[in-house]
Amino acid sequence: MERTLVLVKPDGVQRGLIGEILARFERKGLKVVGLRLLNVPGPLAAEHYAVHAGKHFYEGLVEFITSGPVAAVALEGPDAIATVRRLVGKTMPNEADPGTIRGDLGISGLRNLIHASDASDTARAELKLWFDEGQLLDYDRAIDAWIVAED
Ligand code: 3AN
Repeated sequence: MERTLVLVKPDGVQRGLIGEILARFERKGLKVVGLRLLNVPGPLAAEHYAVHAGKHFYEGLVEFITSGPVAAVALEGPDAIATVRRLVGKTMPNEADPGTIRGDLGISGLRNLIHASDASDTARAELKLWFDEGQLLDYDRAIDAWIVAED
């Protein structure tokens, strides 16, 4: 079982696509184990994109991710990191295959709707950055609690 981080970026939130995007992950069989809607503070954006610091598009990335509300989503499932990346599609929406989120819903470079962790070390670090310990649901325990509640 793996966990990964997805951000629905300000373009996705503003276009009312949180539900559409989450539905694709849920229908695939991934479980939502964490969910936050927030305006991203500058330091959080800088840390999230630290790997791109110095690149020509870094300032634009930080500016964009702090420009409006973002939905941060923690997803869990077998091979979740690679599975989510496949569902998301290539970085540039004009190159992303039809059937992927970016291929179906995006049109231009910087506005590519979504961020998804790209490897297990980045997934671990990003989940820690966006969620406090205890904010991620443990479904095994939750299901135990539901069963108890039904008795
Ligand atoms: P991905 O989001 O597909 O993992 P990364 O990690 O290479 O792509 O890039 C992070 C973000 O930086 C992308 N989501 C995209 O918004 C932006 N980006 C990447 N490459 C470029 C580029 N050449 N010009 C402008 N923006 C870029």
